[in-house]
Amino acid sequence: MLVGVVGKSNSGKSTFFKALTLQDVEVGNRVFVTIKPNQGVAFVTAECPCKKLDVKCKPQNSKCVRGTRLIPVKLLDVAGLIPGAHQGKGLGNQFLDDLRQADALVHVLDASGMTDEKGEFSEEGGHDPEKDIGMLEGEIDHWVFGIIEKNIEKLQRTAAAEKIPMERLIAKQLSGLGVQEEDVGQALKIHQLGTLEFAAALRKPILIAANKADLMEAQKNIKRLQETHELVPCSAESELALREAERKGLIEYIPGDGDFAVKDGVSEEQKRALEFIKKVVMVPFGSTGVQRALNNAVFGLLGLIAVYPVASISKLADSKGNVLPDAFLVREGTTLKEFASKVHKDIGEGFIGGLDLKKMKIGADYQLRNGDVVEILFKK
Ligand SMILES: Nc1nc2c(ncn2[C@@H]2O[C@H](COP(=O)(O)OP(=O)(O)O)[C@@H](O)[C@H]2O)c(=O)[nH]1
Ligand SMILES: [Mg+2]
Repeated sequence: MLVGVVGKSNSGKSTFFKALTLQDVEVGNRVFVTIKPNQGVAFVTAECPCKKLDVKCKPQNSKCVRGTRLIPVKLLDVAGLIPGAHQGKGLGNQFLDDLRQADALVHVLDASGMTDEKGEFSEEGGHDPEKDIGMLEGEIDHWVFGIIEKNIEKLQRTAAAEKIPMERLIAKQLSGLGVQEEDVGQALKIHQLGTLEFAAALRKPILIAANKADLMEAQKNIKRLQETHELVPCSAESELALREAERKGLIEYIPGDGDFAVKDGVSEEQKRALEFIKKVVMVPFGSTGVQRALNNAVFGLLGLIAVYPVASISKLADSKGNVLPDAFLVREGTTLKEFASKVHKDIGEGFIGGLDLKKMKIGADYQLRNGDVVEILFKK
């Protein structure tokens, strides 16, 4: 699971990335074997089943903070985008290479309008952030369009000569982009092959994080943009400040919460700065929005759910006695049998069935639901 953070210069990408990856990365480093230089470990949050089940959990592949489960995902700091990236402008090629690897994108948008299309500050403001949404989508679509256009004649000849369905050939051509044959088939039903609209239909899911929501100008733009776009208002700078304060032991704060508690001994000045964040960002928007943006990308756009496998449903634990040790992120609709193979190859191969929280038998075709705790039965 890799989420790419994209946007033009000065929109707040690095701040957003830093806020989400600030926590100690001990868990993430153990879970992900390969972390590249421009990647970090972030956590999506979910209600931990320990809360409802009233047990004390001992997470192994994730963390639990007072009933909120933090599940690691990889975050990618994508190179800045400028118009013409698909023609190699700016860091165009690096931008597109980074993009390739990501499952979903978060577009960090400077909603304040204080930076122009190239990300340069202008005092007066007045840049319409809606243009940046179109710019990003356009760059990605033109890039995919270009790849298809370059290869289309060759693909058509191969399709005719070898009687291979066109969608399979296109999916193969775009497999490095994570495009599946079903996606191509769907797109072909609606759009003509080789058009820009066809390329757009293959676009990766993009969540728009309307950043700098702490600024008045941004709040006005957000109101307007919300009428036509699905977006999450956020303030990366506020989230970073809260996480740093939490780390220093100044406040109690769970990522994504709408509130925090100031601890004793915090100076009046620090208190005022923290209260400002609460008043300007958290009260009107419900939270700083940064965690919500990541969660919505993973659980919403990608349709993932969190599932908790245990070795014994009566103990709710693994074989070593760790209660609710692991949280797995899988696609909605994943069956118990598919899940077994994801947990462990041997468990998949010896799969017999499973038990749910009521200790009732569930079969191979049982479709897992968000928050499920399951014991998988298998031949050892
Ligand atoms: N007011 C405000 N400024 C922000 C916010 N997030 C980032 N910035 C500022 O925007 C500028 C660019 O941020 P940076 O993260 O370096 O942007 P990047 O070029 O997209 O990586 C910096 O001066 C940040 O302090 C925010 O939520 N609110
Ligand atoms: Mg940056």
